[in-house]
Amino acid sequence: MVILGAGPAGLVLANLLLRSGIDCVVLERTGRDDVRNRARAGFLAANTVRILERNGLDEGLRRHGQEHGVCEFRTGDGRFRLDYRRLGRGEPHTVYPQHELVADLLARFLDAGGRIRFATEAVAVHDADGPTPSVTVREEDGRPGRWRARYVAACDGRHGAGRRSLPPGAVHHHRDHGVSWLGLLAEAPPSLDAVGYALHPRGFAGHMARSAEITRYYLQCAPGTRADAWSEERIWDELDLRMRATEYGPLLRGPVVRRTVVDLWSDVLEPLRHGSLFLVGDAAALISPSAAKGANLAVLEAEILAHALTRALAHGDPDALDGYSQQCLVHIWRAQEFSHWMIGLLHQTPDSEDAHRFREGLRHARIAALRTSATQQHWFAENYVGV
Ligand code: RFL
Repeated sequence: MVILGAGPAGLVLANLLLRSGIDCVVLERTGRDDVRNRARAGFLAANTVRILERNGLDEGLRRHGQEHGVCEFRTGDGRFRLDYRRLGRGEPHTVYPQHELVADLLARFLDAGGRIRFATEAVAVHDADGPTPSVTVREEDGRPGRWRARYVAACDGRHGAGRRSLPPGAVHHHRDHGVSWLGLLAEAPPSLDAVGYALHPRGFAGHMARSAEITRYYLQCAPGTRADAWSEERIWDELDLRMRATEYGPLLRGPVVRRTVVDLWSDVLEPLRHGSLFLVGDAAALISPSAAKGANLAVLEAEILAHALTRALAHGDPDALDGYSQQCLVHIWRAQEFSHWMIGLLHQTPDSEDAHRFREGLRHARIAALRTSATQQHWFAENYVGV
């Protein structure tokens, strides 16, 4: 078994297969430190925690993860809080930085004797329509190489070799939401004890605690903005304005240590299996980070695939793999739907003047329903924490 990519999808899959006694190798384009230091997600769904727990991969998470269950919306009409861990299915998020989870998964895999080749970039997957697929690679020293296996799992993200190697029949649904975020990590304690979503005429602003010392902020920015275009002072002033700090209390400032521009984009590839090649995680579907679903889906899909592969390779039941694509697509589309709803809630999107006013009316009604309707709040909580 060859696994492309050592992100959450690839490393959960690799750990589960190794535990089932299935020989696998992970090929990772970057180096060990790059993998362990790539700051991205932080909000893990309850189901993700259960998956990690039942597979014995939750040690770090249990020790250092923080439960989180409240979000606060700030709008021109005031602010309100949803204690979502007491709504819907009554589940909280666990805040645990993705790079720490990845470091845990990597350590666990290597300790158990797992094989991983860093600085090895998959170039293409070949002969996926037959029983002996192979992966051509560029080795660390630039030399070409080739790996053969019974199956290949592409866990190598949106720009990986898995997607590049799909046959012409693959369907690619995609949507550019026309919205971009400046994603910031600040060396500053959280400013509120909740996830903060600010809806403001100048654009969306978000606040998410990462730890006692680090806070993630988002600022909607014009598409095409460069990550270094805003000074730190402008960033904090804009956050103050959109989060309405004069009304609701100041933001605790600190140096901005990482910044990236995230274009809100969503896509789904169908099907997720092409013969011996399987797409998992961001390689299967890219989901805008507005609802914090990407890493959660990656872990869920990895577990589903690990079970099916174990039945195929350890128990001689290859038909177990037939349901992989459909089973995952149900979860993916559900997450896409909620994420799309969140995008509509949080942003003004570029439109003609008439369409803009109409959309704003809808947005106003959407936030009012969330503030006043218990049914809507239960629906929100179930989808917000669920995958
Ligand atoms: P990853 O994590 O991108 O890992 C893919 C790995 O594959 C390697 N690779 C290759 N290796 C070999 N050959 C090639 N040709 C290769 N090409 C790439 C890469 O180096 C990398 O190591 O994909 P994976 O495993 O599918 O995991 C997906 C998640 O990382 C992603 O969905 C989340 O980070 C999305 N996301 C969030 N998800 C959540 O569930 N909760 C959150 O709170 C959350 N916050 C976020 C996010 C994504 C963000 N950005 C940066 C888009 C916040 C942000 C800002």
